[in-house]
Amino acid sequence: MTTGSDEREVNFDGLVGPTHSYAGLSYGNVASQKNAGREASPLRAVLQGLAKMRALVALGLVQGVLPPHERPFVPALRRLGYAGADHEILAKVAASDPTMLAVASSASAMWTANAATVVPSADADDGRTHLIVANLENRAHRALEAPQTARTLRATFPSAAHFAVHDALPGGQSFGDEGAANHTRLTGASGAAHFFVHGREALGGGEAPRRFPARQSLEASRAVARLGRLDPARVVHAQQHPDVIDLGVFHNDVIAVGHGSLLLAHERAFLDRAGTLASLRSLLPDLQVAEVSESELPVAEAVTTYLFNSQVVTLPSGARVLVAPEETRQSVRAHAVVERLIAEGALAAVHWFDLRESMQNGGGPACLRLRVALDARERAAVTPGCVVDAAKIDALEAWAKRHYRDRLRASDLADPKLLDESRAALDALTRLLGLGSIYPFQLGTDAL
Ligand code: SUG
Repeated sequence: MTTGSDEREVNFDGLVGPTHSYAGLSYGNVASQKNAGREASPLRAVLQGLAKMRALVALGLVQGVLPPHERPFVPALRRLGYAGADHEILAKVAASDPTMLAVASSASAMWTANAATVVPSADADDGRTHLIVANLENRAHRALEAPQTARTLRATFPSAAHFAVHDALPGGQSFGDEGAANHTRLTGASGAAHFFVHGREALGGGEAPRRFPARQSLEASRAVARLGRLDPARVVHAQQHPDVIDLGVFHNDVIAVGHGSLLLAHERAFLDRAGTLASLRSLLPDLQVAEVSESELPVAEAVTTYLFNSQVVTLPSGARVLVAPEETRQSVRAHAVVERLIAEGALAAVHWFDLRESMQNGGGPACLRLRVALDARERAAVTPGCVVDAAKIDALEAWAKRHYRDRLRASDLADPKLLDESRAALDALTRLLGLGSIYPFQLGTDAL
């Protein structure tokens, strides 16, 4: 189907939560492992994210926010056998299993590119926008996100006439699904194509990385495409190169980014490079592929600089610009790639952002946002408080300064005051965003 003329891509950025910390929880994510144990600044983290949102609003884009999750997540600890009052549970798990406390405290929901896969209404056969919540089965701290993500998305996109929010896939790691980080919607004169990238075929065999986990399975990608009611003829599935996963490319959005008719990708991103590009071009004859070679930027440096985890956005003027992390600017080679793309006309400009607090956990500009393409009627149906302007961003900054700590170490996660502070922050936030009660502590339930 063709895309509606009043369709706009809205970036829903995750607000970093008050328990943001460095716990080394993501095996296969180089930054997460390297920075384990480092002192974090939740306040700086949330302000860095808000500064990016403010800049994108100033550029004329429609910007949304998604709230953090309830952390430390006592209902999960109860399900794992800890009993007693909430503060007693924190003390017990801190003494017996500090890693479990870090798992239950992670602010990883900030990376909303992993919240869900989104199929715009123009591409779904029932004319609704589909949001398929990711199960994030591969990592314990991330697998805890799915039920809250579903509640949050239903509160943000409440109209069943316009939106269908699907619960996360069942089936465990065989159906491991990492959401939009492994999915790209590309568009052209011939309509839209949906590009799904998986790390392995879980049930059918085939090649797989040797060192690090392949988080996304082909089976999951196929299920997501079905749930999104896509025309199978407009879908391309490709396998990530197992060797790049072993170099730290734990999601495809660490090595490729697409937007509109542009696909920017490293030449080693896909196992079958030629076949993948040919399939995409057959659906989108006007697709522009900007490839980066290994000699221009080695995969390992793509991982440390996060060039490909930049956002590509179209401004109201029609100009296509890159929203990139400081780490890309600081790398001679990655910076040179950006300059080449601008010189060649693939991009009109670049805007740089200091997102260091998120980056040190392996989350760049593109990880921090979930793209939801919406037409005018759908935009009007989004819970209004979740779409932000400069004044709302001012209010969110003031809220963060009131509630967030400037420093946080792993040993602070057991502090009962942190639990109380976090709940107070989230309670105030749901009022600020007009979301109603969405957290177990607000709903008075121990359900996850
Ligand atoms: O799942 N890091 C996240 C980073 C997610 C980035 N998202 C995208 N590429 N779309 C992850 O590995 C680290 C948490 C810690 O170690 O404390 C973490 O979960």
